[in-house]
Amino acid sequence: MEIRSIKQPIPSDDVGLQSLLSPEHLASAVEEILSTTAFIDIHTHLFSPAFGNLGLWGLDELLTYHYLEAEFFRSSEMSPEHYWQLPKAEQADAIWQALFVENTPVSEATRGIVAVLKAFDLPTDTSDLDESRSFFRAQSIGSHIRNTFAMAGIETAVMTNDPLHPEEQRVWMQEVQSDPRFKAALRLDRLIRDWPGHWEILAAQGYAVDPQASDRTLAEVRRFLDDWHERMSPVYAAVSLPDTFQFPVETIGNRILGGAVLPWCREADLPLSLMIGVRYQVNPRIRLAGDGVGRGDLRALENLCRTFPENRFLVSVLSRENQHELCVYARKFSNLMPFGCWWFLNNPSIVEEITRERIEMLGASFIPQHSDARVLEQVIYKWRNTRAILAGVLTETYRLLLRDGGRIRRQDIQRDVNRLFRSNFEKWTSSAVSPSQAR
Ligand code: HDL
Ligand code: ZN
Repeated sequence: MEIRSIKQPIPSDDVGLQSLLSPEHLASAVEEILSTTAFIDIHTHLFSPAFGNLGLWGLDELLTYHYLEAEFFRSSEMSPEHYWQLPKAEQADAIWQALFVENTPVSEATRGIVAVLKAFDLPTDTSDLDESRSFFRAQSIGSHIRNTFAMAGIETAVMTNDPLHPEEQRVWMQEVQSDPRFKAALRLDRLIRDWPGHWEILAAQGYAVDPQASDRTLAEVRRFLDDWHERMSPVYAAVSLPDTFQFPVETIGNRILGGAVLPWCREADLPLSLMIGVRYQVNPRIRLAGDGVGRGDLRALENLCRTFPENRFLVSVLSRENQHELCVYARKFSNLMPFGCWWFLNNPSIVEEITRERIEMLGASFIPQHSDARVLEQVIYKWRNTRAILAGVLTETYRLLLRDGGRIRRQDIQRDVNRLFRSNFEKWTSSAVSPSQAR
């Protein structure tokens, strides 16, 4: 499905906006509306140009994406230790040779590279990457972002911003020029998951904190969060949690989560994004590609939603086996917003299954997808794939509605697509709307 210019009005054809759609018109109406609606990408690792080299783009970054590195180590004799010694361009050459020349690029991540090259009219079946490298090098990042977002059909990307990442912290301390295409998200993994390893950084910055996370510390953590709220104006706070995450149990991380972060989120009127189910570094030899997945105990999520009814939770879980119970919990707690088919789930076969069960159990009251893009141009294939899957799922959903005697118009489909890919998030993150109004 080609992305047309996303501002283009829907053509008023013979069925028009108001008239009822018959079954044979459903597919074209759904595709048209998906391809002309600008989406909000609610979780990425992209950065606005103000962050310089923290923002990744271009061919060598695309090819050395950790999803492709994981696949490379399965299709090459090269050891990870040897690979890590190579310069980035040689790493990219090795990955291209192994996954695109010596093998057919049939995986989700390799097909994605082919789709990106095709989108920019670059050769997809060559052994020489020079032409593609020169093309990307010739781009200026501001217009390249504009073109890439338009091709992907996204209007806004939410970044992942770590206040304790030394390089990123330096940028924020120099007043970041705001870019309306990028929103900030305050990422708290280091604070919640590794307080022992990071409390001294806060102490060095003048926060009166201690390793035991005493009550005084909790108040100082909230002051730290206030300061970063002032700097970043985040649309939500976020934390990734292991499959073993439990709540409530007496841990330092849970003291900071329950005693500082959640009350602070309520005060700041910000949702907290919980991303649960990572088994960190199951194979450290392959670095960022070395994380795995584990089924979480979602009673921890149940306890959080029940114990903190005035907090809003944006939740993505990494295990396919947790998806159905996440839907059930979303039916129990309207302060829980499921989102995305995260990471190892972002594959067409699984995205379709997850999205269908969400619609069957939640209607349009969830956020189907985020890209999790780490490299700018990935949004092109990640959102093209999402639109293709949603086209099939929504068309079938409306077909079933007609079969059961319902009626559907283009404006109904537009309303549903807007809700799924824009207003569910806008309402969840807008301080103008209290949690009760967001239901
Ligand atoms: O913690 C996260 O936000 C994850 O998305 C990780 O960054 C992961 O490495 C990733 O890129 N998944 O797509
Ligand atoms: Zn991510």
